Amino acid sequence: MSGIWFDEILHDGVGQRLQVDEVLYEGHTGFQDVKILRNRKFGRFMTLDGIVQTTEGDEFVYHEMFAHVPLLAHGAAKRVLIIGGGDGGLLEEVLKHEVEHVTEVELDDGVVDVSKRYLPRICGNAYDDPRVRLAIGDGAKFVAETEQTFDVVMVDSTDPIGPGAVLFTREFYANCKKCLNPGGILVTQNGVPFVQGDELKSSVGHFRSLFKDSAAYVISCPTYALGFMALGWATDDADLRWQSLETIQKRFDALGIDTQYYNPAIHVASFALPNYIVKLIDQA
Ligand code: AG3
Repeated sequence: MSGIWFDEILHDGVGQRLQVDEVLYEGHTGFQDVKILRNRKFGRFMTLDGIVQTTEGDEFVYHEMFAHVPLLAHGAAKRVLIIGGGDGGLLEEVLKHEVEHVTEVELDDGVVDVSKRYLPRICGNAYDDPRVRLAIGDGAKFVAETEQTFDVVMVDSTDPIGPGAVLFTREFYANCKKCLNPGGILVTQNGVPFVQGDELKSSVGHFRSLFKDSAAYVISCPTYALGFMALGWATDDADLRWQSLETIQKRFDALGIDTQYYNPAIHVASFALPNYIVKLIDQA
């Protein structure tokens, strides 16, 4: 195949290739290697240490489902904490809700700068919103030390390799729990279970030891190759996962936003898991 190709090698024995039509940026932030490339199918995309993080073409799947499922299940979230999420895509979705305050703790200001410059279609003007406080620093340290509390904590991390690894430990999840208000929800990026099953098993095992209700819901996001991606779910309010379609529909209608993936039916259905994922969770 001619042309330049970007090869993502994240799993043992399988990978994915994206043809590179344009190289917009390549650099090293001191934490990680960052690239902004363009592919004819997905548009601009960002890689960190050789792994695709987000693309203009399908970011809506991940960011809508990451934001709207917990926020509409909660129903009255005012304060949100995002750990990671430097590309700003999740922040932008969260701000569509009537939240009063969002703290985002991102390790790498290089990722925020590059995203603002090259990925305005993903972050929009989210970083200029007066409800947002961006803190550049270690998310694990932040949750360990802060006395602030939040209604929803979202861990929009990389994979558990390199700087992101600490965001998959029991200690980190315990500190996230400490930051949650009663009835609060923790949501996490938990990989593609077909190839990263151990990661999901390990996280859900930690959730189970800390929270009354621990689970995962699934999304189908083309650039996170090889089947469903799992988002982890942990809360002490076991009813939140089982809100009726009617309740979610009412809240979604009141919000009055346009979405490309999220709808109340898929919200409710995304907690129904294929057996190979149920098994991983049961073994956790
Ligand atoms: N970060 C999650 C990327 C995970 C890639 N892993 C994989 N393909 N299995 C996304 C950041 C978006 N804000």
